[in-house]
Amino acid sequence: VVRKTTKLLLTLLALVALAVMAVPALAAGGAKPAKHAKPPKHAKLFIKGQESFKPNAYIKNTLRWVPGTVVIASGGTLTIVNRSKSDEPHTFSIVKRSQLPRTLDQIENCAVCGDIAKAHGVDPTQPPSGPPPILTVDLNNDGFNEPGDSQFIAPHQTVHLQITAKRGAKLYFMCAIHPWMQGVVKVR
Ligand SMILES: [Cu+2]
Repeated sequence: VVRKTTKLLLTLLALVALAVMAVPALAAGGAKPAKHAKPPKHAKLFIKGQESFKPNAYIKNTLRWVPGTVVIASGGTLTIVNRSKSDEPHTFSIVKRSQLPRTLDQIENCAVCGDIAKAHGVDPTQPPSGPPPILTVDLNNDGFNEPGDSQFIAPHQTVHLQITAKRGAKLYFMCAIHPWMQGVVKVR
């Protein structure tokens, strides 16, 4: 009986040892790339979500950027895919961090949104009607690298943008039509 118990115990110990060894192997397999890994030359940014409401309860809007933080190499191509089910247009507009709306009041009275609309040749006091006369605003004509650069995105459209900001730059962006849609491009 003693021998049998010892043998069983040894077998169990061996299994435990195998399990312990297997854990780091699995962890390594699913690990994120190392910090010094090469940044991607191509990155994708999706527009997702939709609008809905429940009578006398709420109106819900889940339009958003996915992911909210994009990592890309300097000089890389950012592909923006409008996957939203809603038929709304959007803008990918680089702004200063301080211009990002932070409160509901700032969302409803978005100062920078008016400036972005004007840059696209749109009168912000008029109701929107179709695509703006200027689809791409590229200050200094040197790619997307600074506040003021802005791209109109039609419903279900896909656009490609050259991200030319220097390594280490952080480009804060938002949608001028749905100002809660905010994100950051980290240039590596
Ligand atoms: Cu939008």
